[in-house]
Amino acid sequence: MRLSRYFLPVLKENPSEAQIVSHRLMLRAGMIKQASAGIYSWLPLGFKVLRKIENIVHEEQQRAGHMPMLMPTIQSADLWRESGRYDAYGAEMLRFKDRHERDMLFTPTAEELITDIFRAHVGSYKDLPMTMYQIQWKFRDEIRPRFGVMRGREFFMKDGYNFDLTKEDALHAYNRHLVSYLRTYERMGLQAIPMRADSGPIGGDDTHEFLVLAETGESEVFYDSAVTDLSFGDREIDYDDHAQCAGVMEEFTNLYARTDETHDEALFNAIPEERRRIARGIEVGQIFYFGTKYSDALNAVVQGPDGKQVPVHMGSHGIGVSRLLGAIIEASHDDKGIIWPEGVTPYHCGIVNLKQGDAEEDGACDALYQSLTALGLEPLYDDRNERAGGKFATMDLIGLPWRITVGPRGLKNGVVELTSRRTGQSEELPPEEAVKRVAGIYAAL
Ligand code: P5A
Repeated sequence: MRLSRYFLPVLKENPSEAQIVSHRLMLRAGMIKQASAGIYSWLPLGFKVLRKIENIVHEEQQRAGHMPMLMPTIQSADLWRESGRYDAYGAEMLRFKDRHERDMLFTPTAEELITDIFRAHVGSYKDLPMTMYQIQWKFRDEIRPRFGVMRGREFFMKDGYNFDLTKEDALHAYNRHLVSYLRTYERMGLQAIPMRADSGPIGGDDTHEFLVLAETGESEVFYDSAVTDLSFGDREIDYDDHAQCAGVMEEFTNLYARTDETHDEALFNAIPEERRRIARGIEVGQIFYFGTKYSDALNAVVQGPDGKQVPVHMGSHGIGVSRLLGAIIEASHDDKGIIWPEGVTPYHCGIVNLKQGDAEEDGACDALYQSLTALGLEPLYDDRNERAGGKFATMDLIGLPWRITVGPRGLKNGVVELTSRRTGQSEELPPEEAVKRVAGIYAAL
């Protein structure tokens, strides 16, 4: 992409309405624009990162054997009356009537609708286990939408639902989701710690939230600092192996880590004092096992191996896809702007031309652009007639992890400059070497 043709409405000043750094930087980098309270348009740069995050979530869900599908955003109130949640959900649910005076709503979550699909088509235990998921817009009329995409009213969520014959199988689905979430967040350059939490309006007793530690987080968390030493890494996992998934679950949840809703002072005090931490975190996902809550209410039963009709065991599992942009920026920025982890960066590499309009410089930049593109990478080429300072400031603000700078002095010696956004360190090397280096970094992901 050439910056001269891109829509990147960067702001020089800090927008006064933004209270936290991620919101400020998303507005300044021209990623989002508020349409009304808690509702945003996704401008090209923001949309590009949203898609990258969405793709990682899709890949990891399908790696775990879960089926993508899509349900509507607008639902009829009838199913929610059947489950009892139409009244229970309260003012957070956006309700309206269609032209026939039928009660409709904008989906805040989809346990009822997926259970209705299941009961219509599945009648035998032989079709189990089954897990389906979607990545779809949700609406919750939050009392205090704030911090940009962090607590929106309209937001993008991955929501998955498992159907199993027994509690044991459903708990395997729970563990499988925990493992796949660990992989998902790590690919985004995030450490998200599973913590025991409260299930709220979704229901059930078994639930973990995934929290990214950040001072601006809305949740108060209590944990043993040893949990921050854990990482999933690139270990092999067989998602059908119950014992293996249970082992990972055990490893990542046996140390004390809880949100304030489930905090237990006595257990916390049993941690050696130097490892006790009280901090704040951003909830980027939550998994639930709620047994037969919805299958009982909506009569979703299957015939078991003994011929008897039994309600299916279920759980649901969410990732805050749009919230993740805010969480990643909170975890990865400096005073100049965003620093995207390689896994989610909107463009792989910036190209800065210090002498736009000079035939030799323009030619060198075009050649770099083509070599990077030929290797399957997406460069963002700042080909505007701007001063060097302005070009660097824009690149730093939008946070591409790598930048290649082409200047007259270097070109004379046959070199360009490769700069890491994270360390600020630069290296001079021939253009083809710079391309190779950047390609190697992304190939290793
Ligand atoms: C699990 C999937 C559920 O709704 N039903 C289907 C279950 N869980 S949840 O914890 O309530 O939401 C899942 C994740 O969505 C994100 N999230 C939000 N993101 C932005 N703005 C909001 N207002 C908002 N509310 C929830 C969180 O990351 C949450 O973990």
